[in-house]
Amino acid sequence: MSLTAKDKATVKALWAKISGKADEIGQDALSRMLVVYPQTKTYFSHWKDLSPGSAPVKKHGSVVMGGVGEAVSKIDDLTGGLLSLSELHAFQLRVDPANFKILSHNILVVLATMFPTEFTPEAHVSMDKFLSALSLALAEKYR
Ligand code: HNI
Repeated sequence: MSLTAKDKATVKALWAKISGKADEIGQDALSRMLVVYPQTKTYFSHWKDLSPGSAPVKKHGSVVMGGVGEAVSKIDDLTGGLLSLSELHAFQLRVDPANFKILSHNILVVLATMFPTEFTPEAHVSMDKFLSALSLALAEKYR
C-alpha cells in the first residue's frame, strides 16, 4: 500500500493548511493517546505530569509533530529519511510498534475535529496511508 503521487500531493496540501497549528494538534493527539490508551503511559513514566495539556505533554506534542513535518518533507524516502528516528525508537526507547498505529489514529481524530472542512474523505485516506508509511519507516530498525 505505497503512497501514490496523488496521495503525496494531498498530504502536502493538507499539511500546508494545518502545519501552523502543529503544536495544538500534537498536544491534543498525545493527550488523547495517554487517556484513551493508558498502556501508552509506560513510555512516559519519567514525566511529572501525564494529564491532558500538561507541560510535558504540550512540549512532546510539538516534538512529535516536528517529526511528522520532517516526514512530510521526506515523503519520497521515509525509510531513509527517518532512519535515525527509527533507531532511537527501536534501540533506546524500545517503543512497541503497535503504538505507532495508536498515535496515528489519535492524530487522525484530532485532524477530523480541528479541521472538519479541510479533512475531506480524500484527505483522510491519503493522510491515513501516509501515517501508516511513516509508522512502517519508524519500525524499520526493529529487526
Ligand atoms: Ni516518539 C521521542 C517522533 C511515536 C515515544 N519521538 C521522540 C522524538 C521525536 C519523536 C522527534 C524526539 C527525538 C529526539 O530527542 O531526538 N514519535 C515521533 C513520531 C512518532 C512517534 C513522528 C509517530 C508519529 N513515540 C511515538 C510513540 C511512542 C513514542 C507511539 C510511545 C507510545 N518518543 C517516545 C518517547 C520519546 C520520544 C518515550 C522520548 C521522550 C522523552 O521526553 O523522553
